[in-house]
Amino acid sequence: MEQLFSLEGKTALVTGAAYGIGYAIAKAYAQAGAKIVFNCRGEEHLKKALADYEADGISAKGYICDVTDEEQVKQMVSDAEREVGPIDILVNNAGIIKRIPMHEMSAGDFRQVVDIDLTAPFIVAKAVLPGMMERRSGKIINVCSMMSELGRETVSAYAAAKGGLKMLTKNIASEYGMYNIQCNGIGPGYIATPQTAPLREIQPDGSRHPFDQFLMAKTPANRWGEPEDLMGPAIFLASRASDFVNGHILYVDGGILAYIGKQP
Ligand code: NAP
Ligand code: GCO
Repeated sequence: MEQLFSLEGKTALVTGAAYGIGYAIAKAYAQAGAKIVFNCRGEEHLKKALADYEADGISAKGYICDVTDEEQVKQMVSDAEREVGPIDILVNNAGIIKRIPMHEMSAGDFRQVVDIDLTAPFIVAKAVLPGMMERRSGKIINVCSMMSELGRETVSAYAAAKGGLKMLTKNIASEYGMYNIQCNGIGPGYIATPQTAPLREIQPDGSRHPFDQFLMAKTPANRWGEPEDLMGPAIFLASRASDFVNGHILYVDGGILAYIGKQP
């Protein structure tokens, strides 16, 4: 049974894994036996991430690469496959959010969010697919969101991108399943990372952020998720245990999507 979830002998590329959810997923993969490749955008984050991985006993290989830049991505994948090994597992984790009311959002801001959260997963998946097709084996995991299913005020670009990422996931699954490549999504609920820090800020009067209070009423688990909550589901989607799971979005949300919300 342990072998079913082992990633021994595999190489995993986790984008945007200098910290946050990507770091937790990469750490889980390393603990399951995989060699780790990751990227971020700047030298400072790269240096800190390499030190953090080393402190966790992980010899990760890091690259500075903007996932929206197709040439940089192709170069990173080529370098990684030469220096570490063929990419067996890709996690499209890198992402941003801009919380702006849609009628006030510029087209440039909208495009930037879609570029990073939707076009980049296409670019990176396209870079690793040829090798996976040749080896007739591969795992692609796209980090989706509650906003792949739900909308809310101020996140129009993010929801459009994450909704699109859900369908890109299904389409990669459809087009490449015949090569024994499985493409699935992992849909975190609300996770305590830098991306959601603004939603958890303690108010001047010492009270919890209104969104924080709202979210607790919407979450059966009655807590924010931690990046560590994603480690097991991510290992499942990267391992042999999910070889017949394809085009599925695995929501890891403490029950948010199942729940109408606690009566005030
Ligand atoms: P985070 O803490 O803001 O980390 C985002 C990561 O993405 C950083 O490592 C960042 O790297 C990287 N990144 C952003 N733009 C990039 C680009 N153009 N090229 C390369 N790397 C880039 O976010 P998180 O909370 O860990 O979220 C990670 C993923 O999970 C995102 O896709 C997010 O949408 C999704 N998600 C988050 C939650 C949540 O509640 N936190 C829930 C559902 C889904 P640098 O800035 O260092 O370059
Ligand atoms: C927001 C949050 C969410 C989370 C996540 C939920 O402002 O609503 O940032 O979008 O990041 O995507 O699954």
